[in-house]
Amino acid sequence: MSVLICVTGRDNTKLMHKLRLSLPEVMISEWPHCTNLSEIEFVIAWNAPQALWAQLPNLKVVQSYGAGVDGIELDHLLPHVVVTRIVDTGLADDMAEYVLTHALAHKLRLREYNLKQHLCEWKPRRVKPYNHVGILGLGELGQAAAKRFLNNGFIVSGWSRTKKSIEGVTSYHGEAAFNQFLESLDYIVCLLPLTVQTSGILNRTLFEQVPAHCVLINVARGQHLIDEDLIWALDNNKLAGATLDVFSEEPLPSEHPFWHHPLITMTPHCAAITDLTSVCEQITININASNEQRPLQNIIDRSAGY
Ligand code: NDP
Ligand code: OXD
Repeated sequence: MSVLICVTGRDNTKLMHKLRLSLPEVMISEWPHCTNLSEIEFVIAWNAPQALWAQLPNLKVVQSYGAGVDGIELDHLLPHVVVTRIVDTGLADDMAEYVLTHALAHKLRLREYNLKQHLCEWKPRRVKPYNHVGILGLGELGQAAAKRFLNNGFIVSGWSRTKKSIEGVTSYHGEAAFNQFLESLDYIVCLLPLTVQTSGILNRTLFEQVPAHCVLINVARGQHLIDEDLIWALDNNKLAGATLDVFSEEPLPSEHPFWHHPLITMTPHCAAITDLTSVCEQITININASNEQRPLQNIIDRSAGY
C-alpha cells in the first residue's frame, strides 16, 4: 500500500513521523517528492493542486486533512474514489467554545469597551438583551455549538438540508424555510460546508432580512461571505457587527478593508484547529481499513459535496 501526503501550506514533518511510526509497513511519501505516483492508493490532502488527481491511476481513497473537503476537487476524482474527512469531538468542543465566546463578547460589548479604553472614555452601558442565535448547518460542529449555546441560556434555531430533531433547538430545513429561519435572529453563526449551494450565502439579501442589531459569526469558509456585501451591511446599519475566522484569501491581504473595520473582529482561521494525534489516529484507522478492504470512517457524500 502506497500513501501520499499532499497537505500544502504547512510543515508535514511531524505528520509524516507519526504516520510512519503507526504504519511501519506502509510506503508514505510527500508531494511533490514522490517517484511512484502510479502506485499511490491513498492520499491525505488539504488544498491539493488540481493537476495531481489525473496522475494517480490507482487512487482509491482521498482523506481530507481537515473537517471540510472543499480543498479537494471532487469533480476531478474518478467515481469509485472514496473521500473521507476528520470528525473529532475535540474540534467540535473548540468550535462551540469559540462561537459562544464571540456571541458573548458582542452581548457584553467587549469590543466597544476596548475601543473606548484606547480613548480613555468612561461610558458604562447595559449588556445587550439579545439571546436568539441561529446556526447555519447542524452537522458535527453546528450541533455541538447549538448545545453549548443552550447550556448558556441562549435560544437556538438551526438550519440544515434535512430535518433535525434536537432537544431545545427549533429546526428549519431546506431553501423554503430559510427566510423564516432568519426572521428574528440576534446572532447568525455559519457552520455550513462550502458547496455550490452554500457559496456566497452570506450576502446582501440575507443581511437585509435579519434584524439590524444582528451579529454575524462566520467560522465556516471565507467563500460563504460576499465581502463587499458585509462592508455595505455594517456601514448601512443592516448588521451590528461581525466576527470572522475564515477568509476567501488566507492569509487575508494587508490592504483588505476587514483589517481596520471598527465593527469587525478577526481571527486567523483558528476557531478549531485539528489535533495532530487525533488526526493521525483517524488516518491510521482508514489506511488500515482500506488495506484490509473494510469500511472506512467518516465518508462524505460526494454527490452532496460534503
Ligand atoms: P457537517 O458535514 O457535519 O455538517 C454540515 C451541515 O451543513 C449539515 O447539518 C448539513 O445539513 C448542512 N448543510 C449542508 N449543505 C446545506 C444546504 N445546501 N442547505 C442547508 N444546510 C446544509 O460539517 P461540520 O459540522 O463537521 O463542519 C462544517 C464546516 O466547518 C466545515 O465544512 C468547514 O468548512 C468548517 N470548519 C471550520 C473550522 C475553523 O477552524 N474555522 C474548523 C473545522 C471546520 P444535513 O445535516 O441535512 O446534511
Ligand atoms: C477544517 C478547518 O475544515 O480547519 O478542518 O477549517
